[in-house]
Amino acid sequence: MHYSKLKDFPQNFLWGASTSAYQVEGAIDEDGKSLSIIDMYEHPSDVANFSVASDHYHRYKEDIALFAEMGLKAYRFSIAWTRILPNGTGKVNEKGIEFYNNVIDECLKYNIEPVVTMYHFDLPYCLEEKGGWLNRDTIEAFVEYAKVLFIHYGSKVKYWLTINEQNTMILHPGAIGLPKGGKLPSKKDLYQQNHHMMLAQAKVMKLFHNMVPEGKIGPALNLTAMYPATCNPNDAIAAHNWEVLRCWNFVDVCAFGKYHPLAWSYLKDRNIAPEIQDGDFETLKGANPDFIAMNYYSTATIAASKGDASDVAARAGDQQIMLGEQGVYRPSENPYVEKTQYGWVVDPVGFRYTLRKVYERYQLPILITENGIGANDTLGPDGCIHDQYRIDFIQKHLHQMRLAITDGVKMLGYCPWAAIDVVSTHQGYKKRYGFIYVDRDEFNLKELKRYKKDSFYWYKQVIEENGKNI
Ligand code: BGP
Repeated sequence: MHYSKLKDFPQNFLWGASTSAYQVEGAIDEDGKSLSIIDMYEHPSDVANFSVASDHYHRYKEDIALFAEMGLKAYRFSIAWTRILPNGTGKVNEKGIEFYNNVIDECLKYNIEPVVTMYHFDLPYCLEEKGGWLNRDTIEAFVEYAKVLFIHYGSKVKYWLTINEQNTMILHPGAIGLPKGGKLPSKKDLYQQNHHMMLAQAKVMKLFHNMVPEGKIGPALNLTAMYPATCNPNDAIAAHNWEVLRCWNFVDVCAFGKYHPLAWSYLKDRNIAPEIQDGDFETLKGANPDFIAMNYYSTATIAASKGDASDVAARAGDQQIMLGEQGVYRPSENPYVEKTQYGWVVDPVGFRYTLRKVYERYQLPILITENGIGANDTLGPDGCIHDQYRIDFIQKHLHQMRLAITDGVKMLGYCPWAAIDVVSTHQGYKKRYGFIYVDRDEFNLKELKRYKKDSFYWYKQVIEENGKNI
């Protein structure tokens, strides 16, 4: 659709940026924090682990001052469950409460809206030892944790995200980390975990609406439209298969309170449907998310399954992410898109396409909680970081978002990944995403000094102009 005039970005648009606790904070065992599954996973030995990360735990004041200087209107960060309830449940750790109180107050001091993710991959390890999400008790543990957060921060934080990328945790558990011994759960167990997370999320959303009636809460999922590799109808069916299993099923359970019918048929047929207890379907109903938080990086292109093991292959440049499923879909290449140096598809138009689909399905406002480009930025001798590729990436995605807004999609804000350099989930520190450079290597921490990248100044200008030149 071509338009004679583009709509403006809304007034009060949340121009923001994101991080997550385990990737930015460090201090993994300080002030009463217990270890999470992420801290305990077998991390590749040739890249940075999370023990110091960007040392935000000790430098949050300096960092938030820089976010304010960049003009951020929102800062999306996650709270580490292990700081708040080191035993997973039970005794509250006052030092943990105090830390996030300080972070939130520091944001509010600069009129930065805190956007809080309650759970970003880092389940307390003590709960994992009791079965983790496979154990139904974890549902109540999450509700208890949520209640503590709403009591302490409900009056100060308006925007809340329940679970980050539940679909990645279930579909690509290897991308988050390998448990000790290297064994990933079976699909059956993963879908049982998924069901428990869905129940936990629905309960927490209902609790939230009671405890924080003025607040807004949503799920944060990694969403992306799929293209059929050709106009062969079988490719179109396969693309739809994967779009449903990867994206819509996860949002449907939260937004509509029921599994997507195609996903449910697949789960039943493969004998991997979760066990449902009395009352579960009632619990899932009425969660009423206020918005959809969406992480978007790339689209995928899909061909019909050949029905044999050749359907499955590792993602280009990343052995830890397997794509394809026998009898469901087969990954294919898209000749019309570019790729990052890490092999991730760059598809700004696909962003508009995905936004349209998400809004059409759920008719809820959308908050972008991640979008960005991982690259090996270099700090020049003059203290500058010329990351024009990041400016180009974000500029193109914002332009497509503006087109989506003109299409009628309701957008709340844009919080790209990342506010500052963080440790990549499994590809170390060299793969940087931030507007602010942190001077450290994989293993040499140096002084962890902060430098503003070219993209910092560019984004500041975009925010000042409310995106009018995008
Ligand atoms: C998302 C996660 C983030 C972040 C991002 C970039 O899936 O929610 O935590 O890690 O991906 O991925 P990576 O660090 O693997 O480059």
